[in-house]
Amino acid sequence: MHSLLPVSTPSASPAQFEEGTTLDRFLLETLRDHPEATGQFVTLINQVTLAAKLVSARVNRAGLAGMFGATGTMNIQGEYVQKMDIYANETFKRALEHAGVLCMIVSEEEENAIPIPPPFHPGKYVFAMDPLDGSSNIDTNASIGTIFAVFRRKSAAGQGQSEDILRSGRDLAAAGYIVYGAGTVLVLSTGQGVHGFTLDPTVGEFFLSHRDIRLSPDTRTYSCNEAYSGTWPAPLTGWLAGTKDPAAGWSARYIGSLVGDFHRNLVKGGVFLYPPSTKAPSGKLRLLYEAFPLAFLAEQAGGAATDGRIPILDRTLASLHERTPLYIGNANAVSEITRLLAT
Ligand code: AHM
Ligand code: MG
Repeated sequence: MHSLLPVSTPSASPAQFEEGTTLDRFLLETLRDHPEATGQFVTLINQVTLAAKLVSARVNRAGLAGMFGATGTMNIQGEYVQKMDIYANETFKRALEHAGVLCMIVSEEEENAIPIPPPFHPGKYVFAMDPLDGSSNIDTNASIGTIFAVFRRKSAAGQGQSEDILRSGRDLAAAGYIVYGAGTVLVLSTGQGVHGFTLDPTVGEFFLSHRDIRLSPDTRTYSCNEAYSGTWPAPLTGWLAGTKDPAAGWSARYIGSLVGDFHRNLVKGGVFLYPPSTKAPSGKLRLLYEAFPLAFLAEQAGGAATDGRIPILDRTLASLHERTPLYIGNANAVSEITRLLAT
């Protein structure tokens, strides 16, 4: 029969060979060469995906489920808490606390580290999360997401201790995020590259969709809230002026949702900036559950991340909700910005 629509002929592209690889299968294959693995990490990620599916479903229905808007309260960071922030925080906590794989949870939404409540048993990992990053965008249907960092515990047993969390970014065992956008995508690294998995909502499974994502070293796209640039460190003013030269070939993209902006830059190339300003002299973003995990992913993808002084992962966390300036993304732009800030 004659078709009005172009029909593509099947090809044996690499993507086709991967069709049907679930996240679970991918993890089991990755860990096959690690006979010492106890299965706790796979259980942890399975619980993360359960919570992600619940949050994704709620985000999709937010306008119908009365989940738009703020609760009217502020969190310990002095920011307005959205209804979806509470839902995401509770959902991830409930999914994770009982599995016997964590000894401590840290959340942007909670002032103190969360112990594992009895009768559940503490496990060998520490989990830090921003349960719903960019949540002020929820009412506008823009991308939002969950960002997480995973450490192996240092203390021997029982509940997690401060030594398990106040540590260098180089100690991270894994990191990732789930972006709730046009689709729901989980991006994960265990230190062997960065891989993306897309949720097929019809069957409730995450399937491998982006194997070994590489961050292009010099794509000329920048993401920042340029309206604040008058209060940024002076060397950045010159750099920003340079991006306006048509011959330099720059473009700009900014959602105002770190996870959405980072995901875009990871897939398409680009650099994200959140410098210190007079309003936020230490920057706005949080080191533990925003900068650390995204820096881990950026480095694993061949990119870079700095606070303007040293690589983000070389920082050691001094307090749970510590803030940091952040310059993250393609390696060439990050090193140019670092060089300028050092002058
Ligand atoms: P949140 O964790 O409370 O959502 O705040 C962090 C968000 C980031 O997602 C985003 O990059 C930034 O705040 C946007 O800030 P601004 O509105 O100052 O540009
Ligand atoms: Mg955030």
